[in-house]
This record gives sequence, structure tokens and C-alpha cells, in this order.
Amino acid sequence: MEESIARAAEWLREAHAVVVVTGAGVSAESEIPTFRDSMEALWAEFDPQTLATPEAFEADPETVTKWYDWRRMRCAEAEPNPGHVALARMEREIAKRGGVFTLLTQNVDGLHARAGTHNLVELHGSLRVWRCTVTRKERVPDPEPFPEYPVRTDAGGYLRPGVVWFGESLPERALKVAFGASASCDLFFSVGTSAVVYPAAGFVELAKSAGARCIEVNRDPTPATELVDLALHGKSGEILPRIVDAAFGQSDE
Ligand code: BV8
Repeated sequence: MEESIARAAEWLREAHAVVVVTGAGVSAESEIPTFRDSMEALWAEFDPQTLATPEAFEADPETVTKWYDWRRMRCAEAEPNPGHVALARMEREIAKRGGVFTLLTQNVDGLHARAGTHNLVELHGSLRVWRCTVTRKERVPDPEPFPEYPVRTDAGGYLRPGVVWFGESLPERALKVAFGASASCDLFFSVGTSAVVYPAAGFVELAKSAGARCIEVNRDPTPATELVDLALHGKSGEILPRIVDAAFGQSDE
């Protein structure tokens, strides 16, 4: 692992345009269950892939609203972990050297922004923002559980989470930035994601074909593992700070 950390740090120092894609694994050390194991006791009988769909919300708005409200509360109680903090420092160090940094997250927990990342694209929306199913008017609900499930709106609709469900298109701007950045970077990180959900899982292939060096930081091997130039398997909250410290010196922040 030492050798891989040193190589990743060297590539980071040489990089001019860095893209990082993150998934639920980067928030696991903030006690936010990952997508695959987010079905803790209360939700064991459901499959997240079926709950995170417009059809599930249509069929059972009460259960889907409850699930997202429970997750929203978990996010509000969570704190960014050293992995989020290391990525925010990576952005600052790259910017200091005149480089470009883009973080594309699949997560809806808001922790990258809270850790200080600026050039952030929330590919799958945000749990913080909810909107009316009739007027599409957005609002940020108070950080306490909803009083009723589902939540009815004055327009006669429901309040739904501002996330992208399976079968829904990603926001135009998010896609444009993500494709553009991935196709023009010289260093690409895939962090804490099972790399199975598209189009997010396709950005590493795009970066690779554009000639970028690709690095995976993930607890387990994924379909991206055989694609990348360097795979570091372990906890992102431990590995990312080591790469950033090795590249830019021990953090004095
Ligand atoms: C779309 C928000 C157009 C909601 C989510 C090809 C092209 C386009 C679409 C498709 C396609 N093929 C199939 C599709 C359809 C579908 C898809 O990809 N399906 C998959 C299952 C095959 N894609 C879509 O529907 C997308 N829409 O493309 O629009 C369209 C329209 C109609 C029809 C077709 C296409 C929308 C996808 C977005 C869905 N919304 N989230 C919510 O959060 O509830 S997806 C959700 O699951 C996450 O956001 C994430 O994207 C995805 C996977 O989760 P991960 O983040 O990777 O987390 P996971 O638990 O899976 O893995 C965690 C990893 O972390 C593990 O590998 C683990 O080892 C690691 N780990 C754990 N702890 C740590 C760690 N690593 C490091 N440190 C640790 N401590």
C-alpha cells in the first residue's frame, strides 16, 4: 500500500486537471450506511433499488417518504470524515498550483459541501432539498422529522426528495459538467463507489479513453478495478489523507 500511496501522490503533484467521483463509501465512516447496506434493521425487508424509484413513490408515498426522511435525519446528524476533508484539501492544493479540480458525487448527504469542497456536482441531487410534485417548487425542510407521511402540499401534491431516482434523468448541467471534466482531466479518482450505476459509473471509462491516469480508492474491488491504473483497497477515510499528505506535506490546517 505504501508504494501505491507514493505513486498516487506523485501523480497528484503532476496533475493539472483532477476529477474525483465519489459514492456512498466515502460517507460510510461518517456513519451513513452505504446504498447497498443502507437497509438496516428498520428497512431490511426493502431493496433500495426498488425504493429509489418514481414507481415506488407513486405506489407507496408513505413508505418512500419515511425512508428518505429517516436518511435525511441521519445525514443531518452526520459529520464529514477525514476522507471528505482530504478531498477538500486536494481541491485547495490543486488550485494553488493553477490546476482544475472537479468533484462529481453520487451522494445526496451534503457532506462534501460541509467539508469545504467548492467545485462540486451533485449528480444524483440532494436530500436537503425537497419539492412539490405538482408545482416542482423546492424548499429546504427544517432539520426535524416530518410531522406526517407522506407530506401533502398546498397544491394538492406531495413533497418528494430532490434526488434522482432510478429511471430519472440526471440534471442537464450536472451531466454537461461531468462529461466535460471527465473527458479533459489528466488524473481521475473513483472513490467509495460500487461503480455499477450509470451514467456515473461510465465517467472512469471516459477519462481512461481520454488518456487520464485513473485511481480507485475503495474498500472492495469493483467493475472499475480492472480499468484503473492504480487500485488502493481500504477505507477512504484512511487512504485519502495519506495520499494528500504524501503529495502536499502534512496538513497544517
Ligand atoms: C439515467 C440517489 C437516463 C437516490 C441513486 C446506462 C445508461 C444510463 C442509465 C442506465 C444504463 N444502464 C442502466 C441504467 C439505469 C440505471 C442504472 O444504472 N441501473 C443500474 C442498477 C444498472 N440508471 C439510472 O436510472 C440513472 N438515470 O441514466 O437517466 C435514463 C432514463 C430512463 C431509463 C434509462 C436511462 C439514474 C441513476 C441514479 C439513481 N439514484 N441515488 C438515493 O440516494 O436514494 S443511485 C445510488 O446507488 C447512489 O447514488 C449511487 O449512484 C448508486 C450506487 O451506490 P454507491 O454510491 O456506489 O454505493 P454502494 O453502496 O453501491 O457502494 C458503496 C461502495 O463503497 C462499495 O463498493 C464498498 O466497497 C465501498 N465502501 C464501503 N465503505 C467504504 C468503502 N470504500 C471506501 N471506504 C469505506 N469506508
